[in-house]
Amino acid sequence: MTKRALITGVTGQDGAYLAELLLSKGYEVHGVKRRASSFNSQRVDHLYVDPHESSTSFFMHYGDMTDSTNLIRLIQETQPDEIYNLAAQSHVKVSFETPEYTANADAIGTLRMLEAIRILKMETKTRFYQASTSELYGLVQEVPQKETTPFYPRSPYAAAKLYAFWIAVNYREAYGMHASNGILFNHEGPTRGETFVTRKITRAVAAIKLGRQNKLFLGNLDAKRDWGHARDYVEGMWRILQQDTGDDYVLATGETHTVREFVELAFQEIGITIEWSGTGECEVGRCAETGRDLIAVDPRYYRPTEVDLLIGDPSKAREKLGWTHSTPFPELVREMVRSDIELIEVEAVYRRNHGGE
Ligand code: NDP
Ligand code: GDR
Repeated sequence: MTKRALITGVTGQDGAYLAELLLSKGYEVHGVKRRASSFNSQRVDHLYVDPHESSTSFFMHYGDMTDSTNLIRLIQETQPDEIYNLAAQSHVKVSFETPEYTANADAIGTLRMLEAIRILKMETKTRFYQASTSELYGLVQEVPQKETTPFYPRSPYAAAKLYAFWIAVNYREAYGMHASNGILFNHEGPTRGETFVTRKITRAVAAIKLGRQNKLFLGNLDAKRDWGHARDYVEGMWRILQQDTGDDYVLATGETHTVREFVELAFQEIGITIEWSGTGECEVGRCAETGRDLIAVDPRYYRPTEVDLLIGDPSKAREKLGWTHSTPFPELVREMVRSDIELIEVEAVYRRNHGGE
């Protein structure tokens, strides 16, 4: 029997990778996308087949995490065996500007999904994956962080995700639902949202190489993150839902790097060695060969409360799910820089051919 999956947040980085993975495994995939004033489905366009022209296993539905009636109807209509709840206002810094909306979409949105399953009496049919996050650990309590490490959220985003984590656990315990949390550490790739630090860096490096940008402005260069590749992490999500019972798992690489190191590696890809001078807001990064200023700090990108150090211990996922990450950090950086260079080159050709320059 063909399995049916419903993915909220299918137009996001992870949603698109996951849809691709599930389709390759023979699933019928239903994705929830938000209505927007311009196209927002670029990441999944390659999966879309016009149902008027041939049969397809990939379907998109309009929906929103803030609309329970819509979520109930979508679950009722699609009758999923597995739900992957990936939709969220996922930007930590933005959550300080939009705390109430973030709580509504990320925290109450998760409750709406779980309640919809219960209202529809699908508790025993439908397995539920909740996109939990290493941001739950926040202020360092213990390193490396694992499933038993206490949480200490440091942003409205993390506080909303804390509620989502516990409500998923509660529905598992209260109603016997197969509900699981994947506590995922940062994972990136060429389709990462442009305002997350990795993609911001690789886009800037590509633009600087091609003479389209002079300088990169960043916030906290000392923050340490455990960065993996999104492709590996969606495989982990799927494995979590294939277990006999729901549970919570850390997915991480077990390595940590500073933002500064990411910058250095990314510039190395275009043959530039960065030399740093100054400290804090006055720190600058220069090209070692030419002395040209390439990186400066702009405190605008600082967060009111920061998460200084994330490094995960993925032992449980390795032992129980047989999951490990497969993309080393330098390879991740290289893939992202190369992809952004290619993207800018393709855009330039397009603009030339359409009279833009
Ligand atoms: P993205 O920001 O790339 O994607 C988020 C998705 O959620 C998009 O499809 C977005 O739609 C959708 N969305 C946002 N708000 C709503 C809403 N109100 N109703 C319906 N859909 C909405 O995130 P990622 O793919 O990187 O992450 C996926 C999930 O995993 C998120 O929940 C994130 O918080 C969590 N996470 C991510 C990690 C990472 O490193 N990437 C690590 C740990 C957890 P649109 O395209 O229209 O904006
Ligand atoms: P994060 O990712 O907050 O870890 O959340 P982000 O890439 O935004 O920040 C990582 C670190 O880099 C520092 N930083 C900057 N960040 C951004 N965005 N822009 C900058 O200019 C900049 N300069 C320095 C930040 O301060 C931070 O310390 C991501 C999201 O995907 C969440 O949804 C997810 O839950 C977590 O990862 C795990």
